[in-house]
Amino acid sequence: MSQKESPVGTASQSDTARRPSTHVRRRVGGLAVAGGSALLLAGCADTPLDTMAPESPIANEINNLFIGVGIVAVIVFILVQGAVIYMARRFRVAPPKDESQIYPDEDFPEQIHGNTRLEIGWTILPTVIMAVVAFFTLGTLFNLDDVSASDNRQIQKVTVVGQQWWWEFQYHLDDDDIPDIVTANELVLPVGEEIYLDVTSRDVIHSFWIPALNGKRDAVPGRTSPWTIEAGALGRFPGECTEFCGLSHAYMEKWVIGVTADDWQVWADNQMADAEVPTDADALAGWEVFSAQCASCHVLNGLTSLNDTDAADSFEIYDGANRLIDKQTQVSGAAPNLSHFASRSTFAGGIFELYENIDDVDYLDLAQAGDLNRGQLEAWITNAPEQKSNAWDSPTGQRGMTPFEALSSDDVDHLVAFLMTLD
Ligand code: HEC
Ligand SMILES: [Cu+2]
Repeated sequence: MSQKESPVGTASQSDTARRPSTHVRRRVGGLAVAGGSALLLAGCADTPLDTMAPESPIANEINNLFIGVGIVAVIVFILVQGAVIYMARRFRVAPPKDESQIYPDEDFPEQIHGNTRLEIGWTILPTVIMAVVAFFTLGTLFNLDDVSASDNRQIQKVTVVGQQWWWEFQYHLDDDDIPDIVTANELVLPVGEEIYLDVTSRDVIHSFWIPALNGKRDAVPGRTSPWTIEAGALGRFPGECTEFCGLSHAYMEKWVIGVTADDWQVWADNQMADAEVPTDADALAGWEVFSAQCASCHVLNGLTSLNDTDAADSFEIYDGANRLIDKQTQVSGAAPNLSHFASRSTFAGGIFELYENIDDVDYLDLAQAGDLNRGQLEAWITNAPEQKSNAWDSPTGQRGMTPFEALSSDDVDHLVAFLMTLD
């Protein structure tokens, strides 16, 4: 008897011993899920790329669609899951009392087959729900695809050019093919005007997206895709490249800056002014370094190169050899146009703030009143690849800015002084 009991005893002992560990395991599992979701949600909180903070009519429409479809989905989810849980509990078979016994066949509920009404019902209802969702989705899609921008606009179009790993904006204020303003990473727009965009790329496929203002549009090399954008409010609206495009894809941001129509005009007039040879001694020294080391890639409208830089000839569009740069050559193709670099709030694909504490400063006053983020700018000039991975030394296709570690600290100081005159 005791010999017979002992195995049972051990079994129940090990059973009780095992039980807490299962509980602990479950609890740990639950905690992991809760912690994981909390982390996931924390990733959404306070992110600048909030897709649910629309600031333009079309972004509003997208958001409303999302919320509408979300509500329908939540209701369907609750109904279906509720029915599953209800049925699982309601029709649960009581476990057999004796452990050796299996579930008796007689306990199975009556098996029925075919209920025409029910089947028609659960076919039609989802169809109707999907049709309603499709109706509103298509409406929004058509509105998104309607690229007829505002009639009475100051800007005919902006050509958006993505390249590894920054964005160029070429403003066309009139009907010709020559861009009137060329800038990088910050698209300054008059509030309340829908602006027509031609989205394209110089290398691989990128995607243009400002979550608060519009949907996504791929930037495909060799093709221009029509798009529109409207800043519905004053402010800075961030965007990311949303098509994986290589090494620094995650550091390819851009900003839309919404300003008043009057401010926009002031900004535009300033952007169209040529850069000038500085008078200040430090800045002048900086211009000399720049024309020797940097002008082979970067364009400064209206400035002649001090030296006859042969390196410039290797770039198709920019001819830096002591020539006045005309409108057509504002685009270097190799690097951002720096004619008004100091007027921008960020640099290097919009990832570094050029000025600190900019919230209190008007966008148009940044160059005058901004608190220069000097350390970051100097770090960029001396070794850009270290600040943002690029492929400047790739044998199969160089990308991005080269390191300039040989520059003396005086050179760097002078370069910064010069760049700050480019407002
Ligand atoms: C080989 C071409 C090349 C040369 C030479 C070059 N740059 Fe650049 N530079 C680039 C590219 C490409 C970018 C954009 C990189 C990015 O955003 O990822 C850039 C970005 C910049 C930016 C940020 C511009 C912006 O608005 O985002 C500054 C400032 C700059 N370079 C300064 C300089 C200075 C100063 C020199 C000379 C010491 C120099 N560059 C030489 C290619 C070059
Ligand atoms: Cu990209």
